[in-house]
Amino acid sequence: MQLTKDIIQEYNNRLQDQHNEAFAFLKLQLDKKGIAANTLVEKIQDFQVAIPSWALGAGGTRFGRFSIGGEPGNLEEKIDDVGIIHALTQSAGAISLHIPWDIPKDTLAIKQRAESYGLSFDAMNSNTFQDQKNQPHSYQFGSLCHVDKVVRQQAIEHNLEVIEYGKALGSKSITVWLADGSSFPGQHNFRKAYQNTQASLQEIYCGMPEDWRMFIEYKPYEPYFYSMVIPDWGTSLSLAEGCGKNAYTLVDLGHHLPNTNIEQIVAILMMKGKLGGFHFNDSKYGDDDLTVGSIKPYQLFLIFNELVEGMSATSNLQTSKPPTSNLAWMIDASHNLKDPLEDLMQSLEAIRIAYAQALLVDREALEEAQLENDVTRCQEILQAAYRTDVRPLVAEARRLSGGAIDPIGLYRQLEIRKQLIKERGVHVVATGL
Ligand SMILES: [Mn+2]
Repeated sequence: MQLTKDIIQEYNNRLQDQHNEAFAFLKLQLDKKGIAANTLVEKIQDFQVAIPSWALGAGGTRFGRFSIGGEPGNLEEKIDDVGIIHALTQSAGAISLHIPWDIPKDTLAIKQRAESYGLSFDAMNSNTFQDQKNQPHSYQFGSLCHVDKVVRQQAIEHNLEVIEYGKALGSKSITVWLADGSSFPGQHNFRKAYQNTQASLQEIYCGMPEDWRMFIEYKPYEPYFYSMVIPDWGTSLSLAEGCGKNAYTLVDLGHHLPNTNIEQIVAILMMKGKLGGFHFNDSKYGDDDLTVGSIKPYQLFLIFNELVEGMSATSNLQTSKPPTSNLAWMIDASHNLKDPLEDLMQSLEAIRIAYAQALLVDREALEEAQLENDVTRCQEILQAAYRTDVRPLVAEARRLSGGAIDPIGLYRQLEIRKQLIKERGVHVVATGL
């Protein structure tokens, strides 16, 4: 289903007066502080986040999976769903595929379909955390770290194959996330598991085109695990350094132990030039994959505060591209109760809000206060930005790009989920979760 500009325009017309009022009020406040609202709006417009193909259906809980109906049953329908989100929000201009579920049967047709929605192909994702049908060797005891060379080789070849699919679609990166680890003490020789993983990653790295990037994800734990081969950002960073300049660490917000200072990790990785990108989500206890900003919005803001600071500090080293385009932004969440498309729109909004708030931080004043060890003032400066209601800025960015002032409002008014259920059925279950 294609959402036409007319439908969106007509909807916006009805909200226009209320929106104009809110935007004018905020603009006035910002003007008084010497901040140009229009410049902020442009930056927000440029900030695009990829949607992974596995986030479009209802995810499983530990105890069951409850379909929400009308889920996409194939790659074409997944692209259609991201197309809907992008048309409404104008902030999800890319889709991230997961192989083997998203192998295109007709690459050209898939590319054209994505283009028709203004979507590009973000990082490709490999999967060596479960066995596929007719796979000669099992990943039961690991993949890239496995003690047996033939298993490692199979996992390497899978990743190389993923790169080939990505090349055909115009993707420029691969994300490697490993479920490799041990369940009991003594099961792994930690050093050898690391060395095998490094050697395997190097082989994949060498198989990448020169203009590709590799993102190495880390995660400290899994249920039923004793150790992970890549448990933390330090291990990921050292593996990335062991591969080469186009290998980076990828930070998934849910992949940290409770109370980890993620913003500090971000700052150091950026300084090292090794931050590849983000998987956004939120969590209360662990890798809960909750809606971005639903639990810890202040943490999200603090992360963006480091990103904005780091990007301005390193922008003179980078190319003519806007600084944000050098990092890969993706939502990596799961939707068990909410309509995934609504949930993703909430996440996109939370990301842009945090970004906008971070852009409001008075950097000069903050640096001055830091140099004077004026701790109270430092906190005041950060919280003044965080407590600004930037929603009119975000809505204005969306409106100017051709999106809906209130995307979820229009989504509900058009009864899109009902239509998807009519087209695809109630019981279809999305793959790749
Ligand atoms: Mn992730």
